[in-house]
Amino acid sequence: MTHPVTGRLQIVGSGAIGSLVAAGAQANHIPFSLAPRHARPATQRLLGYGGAATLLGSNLPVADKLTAQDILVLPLKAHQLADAAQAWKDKLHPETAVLLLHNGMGGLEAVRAVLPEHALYLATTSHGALRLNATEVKHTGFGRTMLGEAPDNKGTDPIQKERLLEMLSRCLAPVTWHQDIMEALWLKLAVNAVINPLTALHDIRNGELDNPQFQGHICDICQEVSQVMAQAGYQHSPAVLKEQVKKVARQTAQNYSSMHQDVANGRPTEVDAINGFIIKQAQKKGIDVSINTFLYNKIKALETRYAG
Ligand code: KPL
Repeated sequence: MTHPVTGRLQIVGSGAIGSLVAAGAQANHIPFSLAPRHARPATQRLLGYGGAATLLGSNLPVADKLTAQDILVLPLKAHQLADAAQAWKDKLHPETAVLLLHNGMGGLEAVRAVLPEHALYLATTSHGALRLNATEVKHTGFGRTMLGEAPDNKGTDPIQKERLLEMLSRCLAPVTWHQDIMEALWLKLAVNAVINPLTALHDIRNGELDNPQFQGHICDICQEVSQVMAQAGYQHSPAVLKEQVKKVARQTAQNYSSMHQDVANGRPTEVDAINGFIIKQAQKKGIDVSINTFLYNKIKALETRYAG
């Protein structure tokens, strides 16, 4: 039996993962509100993995003020986080927890600059979700979610942690708590650094990366990422990273990656937070990351083409 939770989830943006969180909240009796970033309709319908549709009928009005029990969920792209944190800053109680859920790195620093005192939490999920149109999202694959606390939080509130874990576990299950969430984020970064640009550039689904033509590139990217990770204090061999990439590509074989979707729809991608971040870290340490640089430049060229 599920017990009632106090507090609401204020979910920002109209992205696929945010909509998935909203559907999970509704199914599990957690008060929630979906707040699109611009004047767009919020997601209204979620097509479940098994085909059943959920109408997001219990979306509360967007909160004017959040309480100490509420959680601000930011399932946004890394480059959207600073503006979103700024827009919500004055609506937060000093003890409102803020959860970041994005691909790549750099989001924590962007939000921390705006919210220096708030308790920030980080999560990464391998659930797949795809926006079908302005108001519909499809849950395309079951995954798991890893959650942890920002390493620079000032003091910790065990009750807040427990509330967040409980709420997220109901919305994006299964959720595991990680003492060092940065390691999980680095591992996810390695996966995204390979799958996202390769699928976007070759216009393929994730599963097609199993094809022999991609194996050399995958090895080379993993080699570079492994070296950069080691400098950050996380030792994972290129072979281990490659296995991780292959596992995720197989588990999400039918999905188009988020970068593929962004490129296909002429939207800015997350390449700065993924391969761009790896390049920046490598430059600081004098590590050669020519494959990441090649992929980064290719994706940037596609972005510029659309922007122009
Ligand atoms: O996170 C993803 C993404 O598309 O951004 C993966 C894991 C690659 C699944 O598509």
